[in-house]
Amino acid sequence: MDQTFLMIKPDGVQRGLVGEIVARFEKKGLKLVAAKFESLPEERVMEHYSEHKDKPFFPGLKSYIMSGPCFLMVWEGKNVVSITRQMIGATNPAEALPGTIRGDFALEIGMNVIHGSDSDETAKREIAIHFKKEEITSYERVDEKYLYE
Ligand code: IDP
Repeated sequence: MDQTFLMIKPDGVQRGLVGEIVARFEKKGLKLVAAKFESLPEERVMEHYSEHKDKPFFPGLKSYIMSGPCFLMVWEGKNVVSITRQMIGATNPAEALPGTIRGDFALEIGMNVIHGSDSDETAKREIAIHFKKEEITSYERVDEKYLYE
């Protein structure tokens, strides 16, 4: 089954949005297979955001992500990467549609509440950066027969 890496960033944690956000993915029918609450060490922030390391906003992004604990998750489900990206909304909350997480809970690009992998390849890479194999569980949700045809 497809997997993705989602992370509620420090603003989402501090603003008490963890439960609300997790509930949205749960109700959609996606399956939470790993989760942890963690202040990210610098090396992992650098690795995770390596594609942005030379961008002008990178120093601000790094201090934002390291400003407090994050809630890191692995979610599973058919087409989970594209479904969660749609549910998260545009990178800039000012452009994110109402009904999306960023559209409903954020105002500015530098404080956009949540990260979600943008492809299956990125998801594999990001899961491997943040989770050990043994931290990822495998189980059946009891409602799976009413979620999948
Ligand atoms: P994504 O998070 O929607 O995949 P990316 O373009 O990969 O978007 O950017 C990663 C993160 O870097 C964004 O979520 C946001 O926190 C931050 N970011 C991107 N562009 C800017 C910017 O122009 N100013 C400040 N922060 C930015």
